[in-house]
Amino acid sequence: GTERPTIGEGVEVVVVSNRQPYRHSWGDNGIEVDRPTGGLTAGLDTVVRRIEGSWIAWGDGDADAEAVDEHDRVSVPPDAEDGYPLRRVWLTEDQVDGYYYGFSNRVLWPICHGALTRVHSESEYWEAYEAVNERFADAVGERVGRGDVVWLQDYHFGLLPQMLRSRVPEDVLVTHFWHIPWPGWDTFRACPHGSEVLRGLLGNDLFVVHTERYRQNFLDCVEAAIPDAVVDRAAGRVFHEDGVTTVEAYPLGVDTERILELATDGDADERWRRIRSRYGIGEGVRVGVGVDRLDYTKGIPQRIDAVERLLERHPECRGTFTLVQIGSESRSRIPAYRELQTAVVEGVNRVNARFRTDDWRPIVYTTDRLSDRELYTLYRNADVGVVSPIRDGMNLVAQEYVAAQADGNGVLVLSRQAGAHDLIGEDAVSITPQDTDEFAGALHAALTMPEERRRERMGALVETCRSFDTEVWIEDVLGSVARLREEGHGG
Ligand code: ADQ
Repeated sequence: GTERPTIGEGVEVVVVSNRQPYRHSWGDNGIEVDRPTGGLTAGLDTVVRRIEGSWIAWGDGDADAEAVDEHDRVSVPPDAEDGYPLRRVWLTEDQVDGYYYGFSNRVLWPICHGALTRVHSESEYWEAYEAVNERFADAVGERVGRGDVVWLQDYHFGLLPQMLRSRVPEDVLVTHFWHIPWPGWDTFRACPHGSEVLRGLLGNDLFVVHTERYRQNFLDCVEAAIPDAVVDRAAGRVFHEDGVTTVEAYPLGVDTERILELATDGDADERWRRIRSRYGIGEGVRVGVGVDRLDYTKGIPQRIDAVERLLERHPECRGTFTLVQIGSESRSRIPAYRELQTAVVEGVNRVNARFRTDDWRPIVYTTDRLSDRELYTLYRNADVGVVSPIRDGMNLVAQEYVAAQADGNGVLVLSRQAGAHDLIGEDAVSITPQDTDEFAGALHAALTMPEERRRERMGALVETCRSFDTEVWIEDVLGSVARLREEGHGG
């Protein structure tokens, strides 16, 4: 493809994420490999192959996989020449409880999404978070050499950048991408150990968030919580006792080319017929699509309420519109997530019981994991993409829906609270998910929009999403890394 920024001859990039890109286990025919859901790990996998980097992640799952992975190298397909070292960090059950289900997902996740009533903190959570960040810091320390680049992912590693400073050569450049929102100071001040997390993150040479708003929020928090730091707003730089941290906003996109290809290749029409028949969607019924991890930030109950309101207010939509809601199970060890799962099932049953007929249901709900090809075919053919988070760092589903629009006439209904709205909101139908009347009105507007208007708006959306797709994001991040290295940052 296009020209890539060069980071430097012989420089290794070490990616660190909580989630591993591949999961190895013993099956009937020996070693089996599968890939966890999610656009990010797939996107980064391509990059790591291309730049001959390596990867360190939590070895979630089969303990046997440790033996499988003795040589640390992943090659999928098995004989691919561009495999790379994948090092797993194995954690005890207690560590996972405290670090992952505890501090990461019951403290930092709700804080960053402004869900203060969901925050639950225990001292064991913090202790495990510290201990696991130490474990990862040791693993990174063993891997990197002089001049290498460490590329950290997400909120599981808030302390790791600072911890790395005593473990890696001074000229190693550390960068971090934060996938979830960075909240304003008024919210972040409620974070237990918040200043320690901020100090941890200032161990980065380059800290990257999705949007300009998150970037300003982060700088506000540093200014308020870290008295010895000096913030240069114009340059987006923080000067502190251990060095300089540059803060950038680079929105993460999706692989638009690949999505379009998979949405249209082979027997795409037959695939769509099969999907319709599997979900019992009759001829002439128009389809809305929602795809989410089952998370309380995604606004799924609000979406169900809006469909109910739509059917109350617009009887002509009864029998002619169905929402297909795909929900993937997530973090079920946390009570709030189990409660959400129950609320979604109850909401779907309520609306279906109220309106369903012998051959039509208002909402088809499934927790199936779809293959990429099926998912993109569903997006392509759905008349409306419904993305309604209460708050979301970016939301890749909105972009995937747009990227799959081979026929260019779908409509995106998008929450103002998604990071994606800052980038593509202008050509979507905007909603505040808690405003049920507005939300129902938006669904109705989407279903009745004249074709010409739909094409115009979708055309603009497609173009915008292409302008910051995964390739562009990678070039932005690695381009900044290259510039900072030239300026002599790192360490
Ligand atoms: P998530 O909160 O997981 O990501 P999102 O951006 O929507 O949210 O990504 C979810 C991904 O999983 C999408 O690629 C979607 O297609 C896929 N997916 C979900 N359910 C699926 C199913 N049943 N079958 C197949 N695929 C499924 C976090 C932040 C977001 C941010 C991303 C990336 O919370 O705000 O956009 O990271 O930075």
